[in-house]
Amino acid sequence: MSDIILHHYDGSPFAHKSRLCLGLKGLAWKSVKIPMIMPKPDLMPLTGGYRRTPVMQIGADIYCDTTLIADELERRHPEPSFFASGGRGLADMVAAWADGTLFTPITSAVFSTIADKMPPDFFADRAAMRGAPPADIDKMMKAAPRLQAEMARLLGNVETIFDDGRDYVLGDKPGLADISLYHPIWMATTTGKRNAALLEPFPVLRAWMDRVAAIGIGQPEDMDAKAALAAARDAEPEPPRPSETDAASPTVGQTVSVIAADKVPEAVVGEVVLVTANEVALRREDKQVGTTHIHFPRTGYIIRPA
Ligand SMILES: N[C@@H](CCC(=O)N[C@@H](CS)C(=O)NCC(=O)O)C(=O)O
Repeated sequence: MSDIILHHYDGSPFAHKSRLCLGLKGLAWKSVKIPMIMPKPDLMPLTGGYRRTPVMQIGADIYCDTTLIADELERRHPEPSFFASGGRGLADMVAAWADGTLFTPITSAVFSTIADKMPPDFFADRAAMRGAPPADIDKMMKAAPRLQAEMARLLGNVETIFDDGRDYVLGDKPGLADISLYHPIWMATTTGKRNAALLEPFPVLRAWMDRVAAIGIGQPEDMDAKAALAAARDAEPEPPRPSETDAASPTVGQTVSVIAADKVPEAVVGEVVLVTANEVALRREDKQVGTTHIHFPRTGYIIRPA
C-alpha cells in the first residue's frame, strides 16, 4: 500500500489535528513541509488549487480538509476508533465548534502578542486568502488584553467539560472530539510564554491537554516535496468505492467546482468520480502528476456544476 504523506507545516494547528489523528491510529507517515503562505508550487499540482494546510496524500489520492482526513484514516484504520467514546455525531459537533467558535478568538488572542514577529507577508497572505483587508497589526497588539480575556473566558467554559471527572471530552477514551478541541488551544502552548501563561488558571484543562499530547503524532519521516510529486505521478488513483448519490449530491461523471464555504475563494474543478454522504472526489489531470483523485468533505464545501 502507498505511504501516507502529510503536507503540512509545524506551526499549523489544523495540521496538528491531523498529526494527532495519525498518532491515535499509531501510524507511520511521511512528512512533507509546505510553505505557510502562498505560493505553494509543489502542492498545487496535487490539489488543483486547494491551498490550505494540511493535505493528506496516499499515492495519487489527495485528501483535503482535516475532517475528511480523519474520515479516511478511520475507514482505512478502524482500530483504535476515533469514536471509542461517544458517537460520530457528537464528535462532529465538538469539531465544528472548536474549528470556528473557539479557533477564531484563540487565533486573535495568540497573534495579539506575536503579530510583530510573524513573517512580514503573513497577514497580507491571509487577507488575500479571505478577500479581506489585511489585519492592522498595531490595532491587534493594542487589543491584546481584551482578546486574551476573551480567550480565558472561553477556556473557563471548556474546562467545565471535565467537572464530572471524565478524562476525555466524550468519556473515558480519547477520540476525535479531544483532538479537535485540543488543536486551537495547543496554539497557545507553542507561541511564547505570554500565550502559554493563559492556560495557567486552568489546571484541569491542562491535565487533559497533557493526556491528549500523550497520544503523540505516530512515526513521521521527512520526505522531499518532489518525492511526493513523483509518488503521485507513479501511482494510479485507487478505484473509487461505489457512490451513494442523493438529491443534494452531484452525479458521477459531472464536472463540478468545489469551494470552501468559509470564503476561501480557490475552487477545484474536476469530474466527479465518487460521492457519498460525507465525501466527494474529483478526477483531475495535471501536467506534472498525471491523474489524481482529489477528495473533499461535503459538509463545509459548496459543490456546483462547472
Ligand atoms: N477546514 C480546514 C481548515 C484548515 C485551515 O484553515 N488551515 C490553516 C492553517 S492552520 C490554513 O490553511 N491556512 C492557510 C494556509 O496554510 O495556506 C481543515 O479542517 O483542514
